[in-house]
Amino acid sequence: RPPHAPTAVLIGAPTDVGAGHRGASMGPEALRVAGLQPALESHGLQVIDSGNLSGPNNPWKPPVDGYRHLPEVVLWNQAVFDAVYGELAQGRLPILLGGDHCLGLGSVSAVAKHCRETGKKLRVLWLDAHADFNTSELTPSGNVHGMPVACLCGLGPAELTGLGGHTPALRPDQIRQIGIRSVDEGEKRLVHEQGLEVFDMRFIDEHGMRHAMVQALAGLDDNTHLHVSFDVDFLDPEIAPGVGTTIPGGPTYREAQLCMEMIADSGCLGSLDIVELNPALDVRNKTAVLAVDLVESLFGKSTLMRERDRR
Ligand code: HAR
Ligand code: MN
Ligand code: MN
Ligand code: MN
Repeated sequence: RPPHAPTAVLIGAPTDVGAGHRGASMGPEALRVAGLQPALESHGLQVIDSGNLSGPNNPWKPPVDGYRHLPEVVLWNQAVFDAVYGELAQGRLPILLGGDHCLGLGSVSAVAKHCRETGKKLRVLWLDAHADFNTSELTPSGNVHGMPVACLCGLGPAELTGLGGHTPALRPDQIRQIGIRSVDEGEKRLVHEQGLEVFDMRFIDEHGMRHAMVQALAGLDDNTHLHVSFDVDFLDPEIAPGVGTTIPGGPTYREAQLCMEMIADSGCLGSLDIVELNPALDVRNKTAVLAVDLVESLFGKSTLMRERDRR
């Protein structure tokens, strides 16, 4: 293990209040059952499992003013924000086990605050089939898991955009989206208007995952904190059926591996979300096992010795 590798902390957030399907609340346990902690430890990482956060149950109600379960979403995100911020302040590397992707809001808001306070540059990689850039006016569903990126950019209700005490938490130029292939009509306009840098599946088809990642990781330096928000529906549903909103035409196993390996090689990874895993829709936990395998690559598992270890 490199002497400066931080201790990683698993933080479970068992909820699906932001989603349109029940079941992502079982994600943290499925990742543990798939062996996430021993897998990371086998690569020399020190890992603490801090257990699960708690929050309100899913009331399973229709949207109100364009948001489903907004009070519950706020409470869960406050819990995630506090936990992630606390671990970063102790010099640890938080790994959020979701839960649906509305929790990316609490997690990234905490990382942004940590970076403001420590003078670090921040780059967020959003690995997802969806842009998650809806607002209450644009959303076709009211599900807040389709809105966290917009909220991070200051577009959303004050309870969510101001979580970290600074609005917006992020500038669009700090975000890179990868694997996108499902964007709603109004959402599409807003993505363009805000100037998000998106490496969608068309880009990956034409230029390859390697080129997408070279560009998404361009400009990182020793003072950059890299946050990866890994929505498991990023992956092609043929290999990852255990998610609520499958979209065909996602990255293959090899493309996803390369994506993770190139992030590991950057040496900048400082925090991670693993979200949207839905064990109720999975087949013998195989999507969780795949997610663990990819996260191992994200933390440096490789077939042979890596280039940077040889230098
Ligand atoms: N864009 C759709 C909506 O807003 C679907 C969003 C689905 N989001 C996730 N997370 N599964 O990426 O309802
Ligand atoms: Mn730090
Ligand atoms: Mn998402
Ligand atoms: Mn998604």
